[in-house]
Amino acid sequence: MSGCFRCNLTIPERQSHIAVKKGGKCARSDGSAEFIESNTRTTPGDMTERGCTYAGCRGVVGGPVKDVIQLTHGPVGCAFFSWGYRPHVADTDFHMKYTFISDMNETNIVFGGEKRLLQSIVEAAQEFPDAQGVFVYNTCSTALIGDDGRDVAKQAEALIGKPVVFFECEGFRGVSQSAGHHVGNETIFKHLVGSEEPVGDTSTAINIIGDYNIKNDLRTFEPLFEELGVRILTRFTGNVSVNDLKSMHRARLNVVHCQRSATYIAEMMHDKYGTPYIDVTLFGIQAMSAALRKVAAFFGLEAKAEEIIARELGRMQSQLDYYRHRLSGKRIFIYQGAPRAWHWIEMFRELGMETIAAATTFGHQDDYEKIFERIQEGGLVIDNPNVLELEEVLETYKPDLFVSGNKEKYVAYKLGVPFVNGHTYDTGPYAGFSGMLNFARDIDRALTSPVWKLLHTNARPVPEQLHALSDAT
Ligand code: CFM
Repeated sequence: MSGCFRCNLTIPERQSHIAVKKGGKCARSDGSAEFIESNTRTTPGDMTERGCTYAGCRGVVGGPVKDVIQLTHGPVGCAFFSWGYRPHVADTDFHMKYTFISDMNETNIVFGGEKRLLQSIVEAAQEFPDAQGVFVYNTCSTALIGDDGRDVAKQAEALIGKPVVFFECEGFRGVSQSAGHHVGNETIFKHLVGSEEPVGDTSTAINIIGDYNIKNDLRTFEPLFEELGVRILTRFTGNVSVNDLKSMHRARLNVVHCQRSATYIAEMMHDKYGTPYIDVTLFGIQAMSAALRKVAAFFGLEAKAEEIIARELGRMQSQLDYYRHRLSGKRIFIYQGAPRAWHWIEMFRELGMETIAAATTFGHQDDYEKIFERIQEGGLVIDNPNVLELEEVLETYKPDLFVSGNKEKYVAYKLGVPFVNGHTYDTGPYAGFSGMLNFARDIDRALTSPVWKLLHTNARPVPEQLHALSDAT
């Protein structure tokens, strides 16, 4: 079926982004022997769900830093998604509660917005003296008129006496939000990392790289690493202070969770400071156990790791068996930004469920390689799907569950497909051992909700049904 998406008859370019796993390999739906196409520009006319570079930088990498003024240099519309979208929570709520914008209007666009930006930074810093710095994010319009935000940031820094970091993350720079992750990593590395020395012993210090503390994910695994005997120096960037980012270069090991948005900084630290890094998955039982074992092996703490793993598994075993029994055999369609699509195929497998289709918004080749390794034979894989494709998969493959984000939630509901929010979580957290049970519980609730029994009508009747309806009245 992947060769003939009905909705793509007018956009044949989409076929190189759609494939199935055949004989253990990627079989593209356009018949080409090449690997699935990814991380390329979206075809004009294709209603992509991708975000922009600014979104990836402001929303994903910079936004979770809890004690800086998060200031967008651009028109007010660019700040629209500052609230209520990504729950990268912390132990304080300044970064979630307030958003700042230079609020560029037509006159500023014509005459330049540098003065306005400088004034905005200074005003915001005066208004919030407890903030430890300012992160300024560039947008399309201010980049196009040539505002020199870098220079303004320098001037502002001298005036307020705190770091002012300018992110050149104008929306049009890349093909998706993925470019914004890269800009975020590079800018933080260049401007902050290494500018301060940490306090205390760093002989067992690790950084958690690429975890943003979505609905307190960090709480599920940080205590386990600490129990192991390591010190968590810095989290890049969940529940983190800008000051912690300055001293993260003294970690002995970087532990990289999201390998799409944050491997960049691990690489840069490796090149400049020689810090080794390991890739881990902190979702699911096997993966979480493996992560503890890998970190333990690095520091020679293997026995403690086994003790922790045995205790945690013992604690959750009966609940896990309960959910496994209920969820076994269910068929999943997962569509996430990128890594979660492959992180979670294993988690579904541990719960006895099978992934019949997997898609990502902005995955690169390495993400798809991992998806093809993990998805079952015959599984469908889609890069950068549009909503019509998603609908077609839901209607044709009829998965038991769709795991995706807010944008797709109501499409699933309208089509009568149970849904779990994999981006911002239904309840969460979903990481670590305890998060696995939350995940299983949310899936179980979605699948067994009594609402599905009430669905007698087709919310999107086909034309013949519409005729039948009008005949009846
Ligand atoms: Fe990394 Fe993320 Fe993800 Fe991501 Fe995202 Fe996210 Fe995601 Mo939504 S950093 S790539 S840009 S794991 S916000 S916390 S869930 S799309 S798969």
